[in-house]
Amino acid sequence: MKLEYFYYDGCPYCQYVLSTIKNLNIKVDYCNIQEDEKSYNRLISDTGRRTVPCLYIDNKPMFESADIMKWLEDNADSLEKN
Ligand SMILES: N[C@@H](CCC(=O)N[C@@H](CS)C(=O)NCC(=O)O)C(=O)O
Repeated sequence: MKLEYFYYDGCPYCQYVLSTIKNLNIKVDYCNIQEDEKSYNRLISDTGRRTVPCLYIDNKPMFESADIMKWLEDNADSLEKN
């Protein structure tokens, strides 16, 4: 399962999700929308929003930090680790 994490450093909700990613040692590709214009443009064109955090799960975007953290915890056993 391919995971891509859209975020930026100053976003507190992104930091919560990042803690979960790190604690569970889950492998994700990082897409910093402040530093990478391609990631920013992709998020907008796919979703019509520039809200982060957003986790792409096999190219399907999921918003809401609480939902993302729950999904990561529920699926951790089957996800690729670092
Ligand atoms: N309820 C959302 C809040 C996310 C949120 O407010 N993100 C801010 C950055 S900290 C944002 O991206 N705001 C810009 C926008 O939504 O257009 C969550 O928990 O994920």
